Amino acid sequence: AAGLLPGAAWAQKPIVLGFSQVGAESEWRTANTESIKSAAKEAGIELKFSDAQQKQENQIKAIRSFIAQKVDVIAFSPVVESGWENVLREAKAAKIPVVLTDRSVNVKDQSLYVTFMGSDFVEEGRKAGRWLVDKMKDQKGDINIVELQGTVGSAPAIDRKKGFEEIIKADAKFKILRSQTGDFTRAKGKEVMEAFLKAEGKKINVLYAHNDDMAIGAIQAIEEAGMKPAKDITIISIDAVKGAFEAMIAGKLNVSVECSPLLGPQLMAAVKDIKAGKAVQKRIVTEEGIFPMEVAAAEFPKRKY
Ligand code: GZL
Repeated sequence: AAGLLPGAAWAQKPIVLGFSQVGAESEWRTANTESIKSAAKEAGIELKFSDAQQKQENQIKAIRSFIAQKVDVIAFSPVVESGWENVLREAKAAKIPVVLTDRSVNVKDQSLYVTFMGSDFVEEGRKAGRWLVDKMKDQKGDINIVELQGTVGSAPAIDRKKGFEEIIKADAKFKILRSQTGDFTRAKGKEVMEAFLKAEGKKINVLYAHNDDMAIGAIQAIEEAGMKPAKDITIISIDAVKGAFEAMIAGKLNVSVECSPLLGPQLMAAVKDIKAGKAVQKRIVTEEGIFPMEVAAAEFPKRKY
């Protein structure tokens, strides 16, 4: 009779993945966390998850703890681009492979991580710029823009600014009057927009927000100032989360550029490939679209985040 396979074959120990998350600052982030947790469960991967409340020192602490626990793989979404060399060298010395998700890091030694999977934020900024140039093609005179930037030093904030400016610099009528960080949150987005409105008031023609949460906070400030969002002030934002679709359907947001948080399945596939000794692409880019308010109602039922 066929006996049981010798121990190793079927009693495979589950892969242990340590994940350090930025925080819970936005709808995008909570959808990203949900995707990672559900994909880990689906993949039978044991997930050790830590929330850094948007503080780099908490992410570094979490990564050090994963190293001490000898996890199989470490993955994280770096809150800012710089300051990671030391802790990544410690992971390398401990022979624990590292995966970057969502945001990248500025390191000279590319061997400090196996792969970076996430959106092309410069392209997201270009898409926002192209939509605005097209919308304003028949407008003469200055187009005065205020900009709500994401977290200072983060890859999305740096790159979304870069991509947007690359496109609008083609026409001198586009002027960025003020640009300040709202740290990707609704509360800060509202607070900074109130300051912009106090300083510039009716001069503002356009708001470019680096994420929907800040745009939604700014919409409240615009209404409290007695102005009509998406009419008196054209509003462009990024992420295309549920809140953005609701705002577009209510006629308060003009367009949202998609930035998919659904990285969980790709992350788990990469983790399994790494553990199986398979080669993994150094850069995995998520394909994304753009959603103007005119299509929001038709698209909304299909949205997964
Ligand atoms: C983008 C992600 C950004 C989102 C924000 O991939 O890093 O962080 O655009 C989130 O909503 O806070």
